[in-house]
Amino acid sequence: MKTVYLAMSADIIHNGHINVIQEASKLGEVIVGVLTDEVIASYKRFPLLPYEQRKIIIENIKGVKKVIPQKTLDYEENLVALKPDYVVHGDDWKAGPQKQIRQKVIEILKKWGGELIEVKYTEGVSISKLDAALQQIGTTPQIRMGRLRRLLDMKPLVRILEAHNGLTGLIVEKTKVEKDGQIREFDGMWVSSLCDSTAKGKPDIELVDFTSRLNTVNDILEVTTKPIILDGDTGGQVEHFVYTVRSLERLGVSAIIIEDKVGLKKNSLFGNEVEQTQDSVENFCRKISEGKKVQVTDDFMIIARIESLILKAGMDDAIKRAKAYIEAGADAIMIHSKEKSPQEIFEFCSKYNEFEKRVPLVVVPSSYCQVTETELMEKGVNIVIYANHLIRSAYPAMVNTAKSILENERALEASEKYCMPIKEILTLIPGGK
Ligand code: SPV
Ligand code: MG
Repeated sequence: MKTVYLAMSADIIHNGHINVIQEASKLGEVIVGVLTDEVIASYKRFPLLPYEQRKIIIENIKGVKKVIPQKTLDYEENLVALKPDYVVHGDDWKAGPQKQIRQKVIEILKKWGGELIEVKYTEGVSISKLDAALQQIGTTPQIRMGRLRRLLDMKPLVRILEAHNGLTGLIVEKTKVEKDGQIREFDGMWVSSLCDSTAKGKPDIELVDFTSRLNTVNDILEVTTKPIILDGDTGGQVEHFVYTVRSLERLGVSAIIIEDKVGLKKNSLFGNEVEQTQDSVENFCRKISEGKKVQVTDDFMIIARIESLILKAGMDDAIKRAKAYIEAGADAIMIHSKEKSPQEIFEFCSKYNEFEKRVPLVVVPSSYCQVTETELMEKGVNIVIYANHLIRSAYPAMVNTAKSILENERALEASEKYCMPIKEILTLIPGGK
């Protein structure tokens, strides 16, 4: 009996997949390499079903002998291990991003006289259309909340971008670029206190009350499905914080980040230019542990943010606090810096990586924005937050438009130079017609 290998993500199954399996089974015993969650998350998007469930589905399709995981987009590892007589794939991969993978499969098969068989691609099914339709259906609070932990298990670096209303939430939800044959997108949203306050025309000093912050969160929740991390400022009084945790959990927010400051909080990027007081280790640990106690699910995360480097309290203080906050139950640590170079963050990372009890590490490269995701990954960072970039780019664009109308005493110049066409804005959000 000949052996036949084929690989698929099997996240959304349609007749095209069944056709490929049927054709493959005519050639011999079919082994299917189902792509692991990590692989799907790295090149496409968050898988709808975890590997174990996708494996069961494929195992039960007629003509499939066995299912094994395929741990890379590249077929090499499984092909070398199995040495199949045939690999079967739809002929759609001759062009486009999978071209190189195809070429490599042909070359590897040559080593033992194996052959690539290409089945005519089934027209009329479009995974991207099915994907979009699923996104329209939405999500549930429970599924959305758990997605951050799943992403952390799946991806070396989780990529988060600021959103401060429904529209910016949609930008984070939907923006994609194709690079090196892979789809790149953001994994979730950061509801920044700076951007939420600024959008409301208020300073970032915990002036925007929690009800108002929750309204912003709700606007974003209504139109998106990706996980949300809320900037919880100091978390307020412990007695209030426990209610905050419960409210966020109920809504399906994945995590809150609270910073170890007390009194009138000012934005961290001011550093010591303004008066800011760091909380005591004891008080802040109590806030974390009381918050953890009231959680209903295991999914919600309380992330402790360390301000020692911002306030020039030193690296040793930052490390001491990280250990204490983890002991108190913090699900992750955020280390912040306002330096122009990532050096002190890198130093923190290497000390942090030595911890016996290590939890995910979060960074916010606003001032040291030259740092790349690859560098952060190499240092062991698990979540990168681009904390303020949508509002920082929108504001100058809007001011330019306002100035242009004043200068010209009409809107023609601004419309042509700075504005999207009316037709586009009318149809930007579907369902308006
Ligand atoms: C925010 O985005 O509000 C933050 C990050 O807390 S920072 O502005 O750098 O303090
Ligand atoms: Mg903030």
